[in-house]
Amino acid sequence: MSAQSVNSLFIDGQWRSASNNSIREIRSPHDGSLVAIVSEATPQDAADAIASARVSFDSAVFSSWSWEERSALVARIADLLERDAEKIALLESGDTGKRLVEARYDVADVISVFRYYAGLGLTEHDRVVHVDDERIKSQIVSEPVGVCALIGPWNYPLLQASWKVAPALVAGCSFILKPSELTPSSAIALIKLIDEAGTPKGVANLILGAGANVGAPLTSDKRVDLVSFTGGLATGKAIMATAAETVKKVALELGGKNPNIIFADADLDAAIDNAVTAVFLHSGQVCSAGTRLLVERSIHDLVVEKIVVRARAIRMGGPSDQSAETGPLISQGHMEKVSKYVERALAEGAQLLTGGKRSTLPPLTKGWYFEPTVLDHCVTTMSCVQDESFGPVLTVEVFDSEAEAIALGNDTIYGLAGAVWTNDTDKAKRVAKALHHGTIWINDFGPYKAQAEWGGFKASGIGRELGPNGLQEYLEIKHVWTNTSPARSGWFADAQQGDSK
Ligand code: TXE
Repeated sequence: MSAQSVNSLFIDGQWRSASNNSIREIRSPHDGSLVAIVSEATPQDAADAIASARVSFDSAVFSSWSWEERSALVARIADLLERDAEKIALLESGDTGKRLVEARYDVADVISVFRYYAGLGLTEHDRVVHVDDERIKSQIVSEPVGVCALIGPWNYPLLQASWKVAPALVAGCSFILKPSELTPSSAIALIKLIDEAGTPKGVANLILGAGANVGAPLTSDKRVDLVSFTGGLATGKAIMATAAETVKKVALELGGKNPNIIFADADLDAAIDNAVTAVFLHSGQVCSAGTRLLVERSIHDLVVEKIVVRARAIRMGGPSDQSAETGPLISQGHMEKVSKYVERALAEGAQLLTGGKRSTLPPLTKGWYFEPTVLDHCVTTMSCVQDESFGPVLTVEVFDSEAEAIALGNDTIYGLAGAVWTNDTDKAKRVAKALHHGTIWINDFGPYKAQAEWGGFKASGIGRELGPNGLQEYLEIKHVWTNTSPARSGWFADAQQGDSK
């Protein structure tokens, strides 16, 4: 067991157990072994965390710090993350089952996110509005939005938390972080570092537990000003509906069905290799996974044949398996969801070219390993093309023209990311412009930067994380108008002398 943290709720600057002493066992998706025991919060604990965040925010204990001071705090957290990087990568790979090498990349990215927001905090945030009257000072100022509920998923637990926590801190918000109940360990480690860095009591709070039990109360409580959520579409809709009751701000990232479009004139070696990475990385548990391959008809057979050969050769294994290329699915429930999705695709007429089932290779049978799967002859009406499986499942569709590629690429309720592969620069630009997705890669797939906004069109969500707009989510804009020479407005006539009452 890598961690045992039964006092793992952080409320009002104190580590404590759940109010009813409940605990949850965290088990490895790789082999079912126990990796941690953590506190399982109650709705009362969630209410306590909200109260703590509210009091800290209303007392301005943190929001009164200057931008420079808050930036320095966030930079200190980055330093501490760097110090503990290996320890945290081990925790992350233990909970998620992902390979240690991948967890190390994740932690490095987390550090970049904290460093980026530490730097962004030092830039100018206020604006002077020119008014044609020398007595007037008109200023636009940015202020923290208030108490934020930060609810995260299990696929990139610490990375997704960092996209929320770092800008929230730079902005001067108080928050309650609720990671997925399946992957709490890295959030515990992060909150310890946030505390060690000198964050005032009550600003950072941590609640662990099931969404319905302790996530939902964070989204309905009137003391919470903003909910930032990354997760599934159904949960996102429920959160938005609940948040509407108290008119909270919401920032949502709800996944995608991301088209990866390959034209016949592309560098096919690069396109095919990236198509394999795009869908099978982290066993497809990536919101921007390239799960929809759209391939020009003339190269369909060649491209699909090569992808199938590559898919069959992928080596799966657990956190410490140096030769593994990808890992297990997060849970038995999730594996069953992916399996049903494939069954439904076959019933709807898709053709299974490889995979489609749980791995039968020992020792993978102890964990939630699902074989890399390729489904050919798919059409947009099929649920496998429309719904997120969040597993290692590629659907293949063909197109005959640029217009058809664009139409297929947009024929989804989602709009998170997409890619286009072609050697024709003008065509690439036209397709990139026409696709309704938040990120478009041209002759590439997957890269993102802390400096560049991330988020979705359509049902993929609301708002943006990362980049300057990722900070903007945590700020309210206030217009302050100062008259340096007060005068009567003169709008209404004075009451006539002698008039009484
Ligand atoms: O996600 P949930 P699940 C997609 C993917 C996956 C599906 C379901 O398709 O198969 O979502 O996964 C908390 N109020 N993505 O069920 O339920 C929950 O505790 C407040 C895409 O694991 O969305 C967890 O912390 N919070 C995605 C978080 O929401 C609630 C990444 C996410 O859980 C809640 C993960 C409620 N009522 C899954 N119910 C992406 N966008 O990258 C649950 N939660």
